[in-house]
Amino acid sequence: MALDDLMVSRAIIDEYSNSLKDSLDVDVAIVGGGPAGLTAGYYLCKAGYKVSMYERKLSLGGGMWGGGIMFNKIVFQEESLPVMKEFGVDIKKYTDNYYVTDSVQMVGALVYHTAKAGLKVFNLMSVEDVKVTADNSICGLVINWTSVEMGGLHVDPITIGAKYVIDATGHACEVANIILKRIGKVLYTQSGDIMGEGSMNAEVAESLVEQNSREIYKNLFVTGMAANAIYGSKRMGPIFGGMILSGRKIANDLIVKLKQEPVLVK
Ligand code: 48H
Repeated sequence: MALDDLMVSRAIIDEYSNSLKDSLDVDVAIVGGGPAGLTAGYYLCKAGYKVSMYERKLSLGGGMWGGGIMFNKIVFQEESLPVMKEFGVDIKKYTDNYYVTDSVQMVGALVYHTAKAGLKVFNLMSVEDVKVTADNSICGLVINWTSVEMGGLHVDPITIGAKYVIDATGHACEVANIILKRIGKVLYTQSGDIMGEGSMNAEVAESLVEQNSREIYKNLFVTGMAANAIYGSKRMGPIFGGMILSGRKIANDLIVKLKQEPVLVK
């Protein structure tokens, strides 16, 4: 059968545009496609919510690909086994409470299952600002191509609407930083500021990351490494159980919130 090059172009442009238009108004918008953001997206989509993700880089997976010092193995603890099993990866018990999987397999599984569950992913897209209501509640994101950001080009962004936003940007906690810059020290921390990441202690850091994953400002939630950075907790190094447990925790919090929303009767 003959192939029309223009039909290939048309298919890409049509399908991408439809996806972008369909994601103009979502239940939850996730900033950052690392392990925590992906896990949050998976559970939210599985519960039937409309979720989009914006990732600055070409590939999803964040800091997971490199395992520790580029040795591409992932270590995780007993507590996170049920979530690991949900993604169907091969798991090897190293010793009591230490399990290992392949980081390439893990990122592949997370991306595949999350996309299949319905997550709309916009990679090569950077979040440069938030959309707010008159009383400065978060109600969406301002996005632009990473290439525009990298080129330092003066090209205006576009806006999407979201009931809730998740900051899953890792160490940089970029959405929280945007709030500080635009609105002030209004975060739900002791000082209202980002408290900053502490030095390494996996035991402490992993035990706190789930509870640090919560609402940090009106309609803005945090997950993953950003949660420990914002609440002044320690770093955990190359163990990834806390990241996926934190993603599941924030998804569950948001599912409870979304379920509480009144259903309008016509
Ligand atoms: C769009 C953005 C923006 C933006 C950033 O770093 P990540 O892997 O984050 P987590 O929290 O899922 O996982 C953290 C983990 O990888 C890690 O670093 C650990 C456990 N460290 C411990 C230690 O001691 O060092 O992913 C965040 C993603 C990245 O892919 C960024 O490109 C992306 O967010 N991102 N995307 N717009 N403004 N900012």
